[in-house]
Amino acid sequence: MRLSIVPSVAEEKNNQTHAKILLMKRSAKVSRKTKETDIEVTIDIDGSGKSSLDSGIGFLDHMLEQISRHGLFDIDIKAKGDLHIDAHHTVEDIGITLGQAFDKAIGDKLGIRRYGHAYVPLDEALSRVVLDISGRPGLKLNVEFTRARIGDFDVDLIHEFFQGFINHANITLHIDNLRGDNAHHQSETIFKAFGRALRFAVEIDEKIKGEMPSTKGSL
Ligand SMILES: [Mn+2]
Repeated sequence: MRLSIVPSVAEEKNNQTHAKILLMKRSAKVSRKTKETDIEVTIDIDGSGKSSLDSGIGFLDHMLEQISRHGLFDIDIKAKGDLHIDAHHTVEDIGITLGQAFDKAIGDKLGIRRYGHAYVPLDEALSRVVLDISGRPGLKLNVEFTRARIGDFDVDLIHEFFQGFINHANITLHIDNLRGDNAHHQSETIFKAFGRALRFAVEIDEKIKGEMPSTKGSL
């Protein structure tokens, strides 16, 4: 047990770093324009779960709202995509742009918890998401949707969204839908659990006081 009252020089330095981290504004705005899509994303990681979503794809907006609400991120997305072809480019490019915005907003990752996981049920459906803000992209998406489409939304695009996101957010992401009969529920539990897990991973850990949560010294 330590009895010293005066903090050591190292402790004082960590306390200062920690105080600085708490004052940091972890938000970003990214615009991305190609021949296929024109997207603008704003994210505030330390938000309160407010969102303004206009992707042109109703079901995707519903899923993005889950990330915002359950991650407590403020997210604004405005997208104009080539929906006359199909939703593929728009969904993938929103994943990419949101990933870029997240990566920019999270900055040097000092003092964060780094890992996050969540189980989320919705009636008969249950999903588990485990993630690591590792600096390396990786995706394992394990879900057998009971239908190929949710309304007119192709469920294949859920993989495209997360692949785009992790490639640019540099996150290791394991998603398992453990059960579910209703494809809307299966998807919704995935997005809710993702928001929840990410919320935990980005939290500033009081205990590590501004250190890098890695023995390597960087993420
Ligand atoms: Mn729903």
